[in-house]
Amino acid sequence: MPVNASPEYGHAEKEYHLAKTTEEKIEKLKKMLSVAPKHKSSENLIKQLRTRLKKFQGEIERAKKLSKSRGGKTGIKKSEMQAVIIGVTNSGKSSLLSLLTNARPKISEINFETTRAILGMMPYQGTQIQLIEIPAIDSEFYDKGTVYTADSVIILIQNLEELKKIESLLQTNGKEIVVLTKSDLLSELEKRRLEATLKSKYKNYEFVFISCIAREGIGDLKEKIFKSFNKIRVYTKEPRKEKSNNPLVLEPEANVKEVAEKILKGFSEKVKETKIWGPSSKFPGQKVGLQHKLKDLDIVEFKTR
Ligand SMILES: Nc1nc2c(ncn2[C@@H]2O[C@H](COP(=O)(O)OP(=O)(O)OP(=O)(O)O)[C@@H](O)[C@H]2O)c(=O)[nH]1
Ligand SMILES: [Mg+2]
Repeated sequence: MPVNASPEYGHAEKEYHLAKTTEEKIEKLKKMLSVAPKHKSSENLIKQLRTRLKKFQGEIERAKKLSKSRGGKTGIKKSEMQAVIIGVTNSGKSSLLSLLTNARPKISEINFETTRAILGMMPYQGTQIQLIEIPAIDSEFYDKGTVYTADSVIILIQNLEELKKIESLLQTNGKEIVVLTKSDLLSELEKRRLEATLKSKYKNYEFVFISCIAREGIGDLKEKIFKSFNKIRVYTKEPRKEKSNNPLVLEPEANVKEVAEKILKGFSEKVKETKIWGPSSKFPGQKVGLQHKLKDLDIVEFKTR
């Protein structure tokens, strides 16, 4: 810590070192800069922090450009919620993709069966999530680029040794979810031990036990995947009609204007009156303006001229 640094700075610095994704690091660096001591002797520190911030911002820009221009190496165009499934060969990636999505990859006990990225769509409470199986991390076809740009990474493991190995190779900007699969092959005691180790040594990870054969933990996993994207769902409706079946997917705290513009570009200018129901409303049917910030599972009604 620099001289005369405030406790806020110390706190921000600690959080920065705990940050896992580049996005989080950027956020924490900004926080550090905002609370850094502003005197002559800390000029160097501030310079260093700014350089680091620029470097991380550059990384994100490059990754975004790469995935936009080529759809990654895979030719898959990224949607608003994308997770990749990674793991060593035979860990059960194809089995999981097949269980969660419409994709039908070949499942087999032969090693390195999957040799290219496979896309499946997972429906979740009216939304659609892209799930991609990547060839095994220990295969020559492992696709670093797609893993780097995905919003979330499902680390599929059968034991802790695999997690250690994957951790040492993994580079990503996405949220990480550790999924311990084939739990049908574990005794209760083994499960409890693994859980205890994960809770104490891998505190920063979300984790879940599943079995594709016994179909255990699947609902829990789906929810964790959706939550990892940190998006909100907003239903729209027309006056005197039912709400839409499929919610729009937006960034947290998106406002009414963004919802209108997502329906149709320029639509917000045609809106005469907006009413809302749900978590962000003070009472059902509250009238709000275009700047009103929404919450997950709100319903928005637009009346047009
Ligand atoms: N007991 C048990 N076996 C499973 C489970 N999930 C997958 N398997 C078996 O594990 C083997 C490998 O499954 P895959 O889904 O093909 O594994 P993968 O990770 O896609 O393998 P590669 O693409 O070849 O690297 C198959 O024999 C599956 O039947 C599970 O939950 N429990
Ligand atoms: Mg496979």
